[in-house]
Amino acid sequence: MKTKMRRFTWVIVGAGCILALLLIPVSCGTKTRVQQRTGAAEAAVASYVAPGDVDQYYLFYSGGHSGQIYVGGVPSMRHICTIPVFAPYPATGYGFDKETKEMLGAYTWGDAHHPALSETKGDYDGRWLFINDNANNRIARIELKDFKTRQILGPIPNVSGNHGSTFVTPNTEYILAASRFSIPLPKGTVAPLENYASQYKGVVAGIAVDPNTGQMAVGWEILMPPFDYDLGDAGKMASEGWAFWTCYNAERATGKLEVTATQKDRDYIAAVDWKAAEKAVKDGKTKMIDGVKVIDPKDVPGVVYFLPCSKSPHGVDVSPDGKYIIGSGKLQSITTAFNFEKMKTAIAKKDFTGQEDGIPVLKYESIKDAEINVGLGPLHTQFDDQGFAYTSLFVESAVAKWKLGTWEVVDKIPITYNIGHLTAAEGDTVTPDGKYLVALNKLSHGRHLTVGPSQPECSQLIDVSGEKMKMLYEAYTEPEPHYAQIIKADKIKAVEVYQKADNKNPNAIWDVKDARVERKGNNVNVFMAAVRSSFEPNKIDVKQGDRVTIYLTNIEQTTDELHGLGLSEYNINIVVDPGETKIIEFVANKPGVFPFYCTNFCSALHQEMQGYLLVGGGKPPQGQITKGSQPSGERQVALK
Ligand code: K7E
Ligand code: CUA
Repeated sequence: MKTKMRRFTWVIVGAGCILALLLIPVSCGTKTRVQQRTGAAEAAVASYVAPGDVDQYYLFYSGGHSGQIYVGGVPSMRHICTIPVFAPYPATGYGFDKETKEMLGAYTWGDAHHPALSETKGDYDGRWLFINDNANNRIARIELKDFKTRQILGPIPNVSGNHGSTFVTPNTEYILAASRFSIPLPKGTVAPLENYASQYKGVVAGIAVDPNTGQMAVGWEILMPPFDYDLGDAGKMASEGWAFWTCYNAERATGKLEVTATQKDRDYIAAVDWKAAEKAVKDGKTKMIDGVKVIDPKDVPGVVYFLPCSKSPHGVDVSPDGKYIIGSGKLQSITTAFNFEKMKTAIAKKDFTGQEDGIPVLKYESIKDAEINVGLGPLHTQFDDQGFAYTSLFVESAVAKWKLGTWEVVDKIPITYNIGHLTAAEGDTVTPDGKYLVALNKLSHGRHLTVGPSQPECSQLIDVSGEKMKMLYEAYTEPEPHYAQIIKADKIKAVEVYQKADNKNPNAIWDVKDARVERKGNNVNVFMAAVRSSFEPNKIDVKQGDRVTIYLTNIEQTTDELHGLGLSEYNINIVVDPGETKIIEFVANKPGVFPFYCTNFCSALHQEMQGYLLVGGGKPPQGQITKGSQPSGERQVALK
């Protein structure tokens, strides 16, 4: 959103700011200074978590093209953890050991947008967290028992620009995925851009999740017209079994989309009957594209429909009871509530106004319940426990609170500045908590001490327990935040140490007596233990060109006793948690003596936790140093 909306912001935000300016003095001007201070004190208490106390909720927010997930506490808004997902993260050794290196594969970045907590019966169950990669068409699964990324699926065949992802179905049967950028299929083929409208294809998909292990695999894919599939949400309760995606560029335009894709008054929400999609795959009503069984809607009527939605929609959000599908046209001042029952009736009556590549377009007037006058630039909607909805207004820089069913806007709160997503406590479940709402801001300039041209982002914590929304707190947010979810803290049961009995690595050792170096030809295997405060063995002798594998086990069973192994000038850095084994593989291609040391402060004698890798084949030392040991690659400091 950031780059895309920025120019638009300067033009139209003007109006929003004037509105906001008009509003602020009215509400503040009526208060005395003492009242204002009382308000601040109340807000401070409401978000205060005393030293030693912990928060009521976890906040998981995506870090955009940092590729990571950040974890905060609510209401303190403290940043408590970074979960590396699509990019290496030296602090935890992610991307350096064999397992995580293989998971990252050829990519060292991703664009993480929409985290989704796994659900059981429409409620967060605290098992897994999924996150999409908009750039390289992947989805990752994080285990919430240890907050670690355990699977990265993808690049997903045929899906291009996986933005409308990772929303989950109510029992985590599927994770949604979709193409934001249509391309000719299969990937690897080329068609001229002039033929975009006919030869480029979009795809919406369901990634199947194994209910026991969380393992992901492609479930079904549907071939779609070349629109830009943007956001998604799964139906629930009344609408369980359906999935929804907004799309822009119904014009099938290319080039300067800012102009070419904003011609029509309406774009669409694609509504997919995923149980029908599941059945079509089972019945073989598919064609193979790039090894995946893909449904062509022309061959499977009833699998997908288009709901016309106000111009250039962004978010689509299903209400907790599943009765309403809220679609926000970011270039308008209204958000539309579609009625799921009316949608079903319209489908039954074939109340269509046309079709797009064989997909029926439903009649807008027949399926909408209301156009809610929320304000300028509506993007995303969240829900509370009292039947209210909260819509973020990017252009107006505010949140509008409105009532489901009566469609009345009852409150508005200014956000500084330019809110993108927002997230409510348990906000995507069938039973939201209310209480807290977090605004994730996109252009939050001037909110922190200045650090140069890149202005730190911010998010704002809002109390939504009362009639009026109350601003409580503002926190720094790692760039660039997109979506987030908030889950009750007691739903997550994380382990503190890995039990020795659970460690299934056949090469783990648990006694320093078993520590050893074994050679088989050019392969050197090191069975190493880390325990306060030494590595065993602490000397590894190899020859230049040897392939070295270190199996490093942290044999501690004590909370927070981590050890790390950093190997100088070999770009190796791993961290082992208590009871964990990690594998490092490298070729000892540089001769010399290379110290390794523990990187995680573990005891008073942590500094002594060190050893040497001797890579034979170099020159013997000379009486006087004339030249430093020369690593392969470029030398940055010249020695004389
Ligand atoms: Cu930033 Cu969900 Cu990618 Cu909206 S998206 S704002
Ligand atoms: Cu082990 Cu420091």
